[in-house]
Amino acid sequence: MKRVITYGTFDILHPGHIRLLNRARQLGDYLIVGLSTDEFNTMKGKTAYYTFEQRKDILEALQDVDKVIPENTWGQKITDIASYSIDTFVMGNDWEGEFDYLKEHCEVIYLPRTTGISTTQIKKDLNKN
Ligand code: C2G
Repeated sequence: MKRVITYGTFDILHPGHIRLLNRARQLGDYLIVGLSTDEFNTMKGKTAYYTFEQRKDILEALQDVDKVIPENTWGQKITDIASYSIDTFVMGNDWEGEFDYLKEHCEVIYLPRTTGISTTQIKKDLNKN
């Protein structure tokens, strides 16, 4: 069984997230998502609309997602890769190169980000109405 992991906030889930998760899942047989906690989002300078528990419920409802774990720190990826016997780490290419240090531990793949959509833009568009 080929095990894949990816990380993110996944707030106000949109087609860009869905496409990332689907492509990640297609790279293996089992997809784990390291979901940023509310506290870690603060460290990332982000404020999610939905709480961690709400975002976790949404991701767990997706066919492509097999398991959701909390992402509490930048530094947990190597431990997660070992703990969950990960074969492939996946991120959108807005992170290109940032996680190459993981290549010692697993395959690292950056996938093209879906253009023209973002949670930030959705929030801006909704504020206009
Ligand atoms: N994404 C995408 N296309 C978009 C928006 C997002 O492919 N239009 C991808 C991102 O590249 C990322 C994933 O969806 O791989 C989750 O995006 P975010 O929730 O914005 O994640 P981020 O805040 O970048 O957190 O340790 C890694 C961080 O937790 C990543």
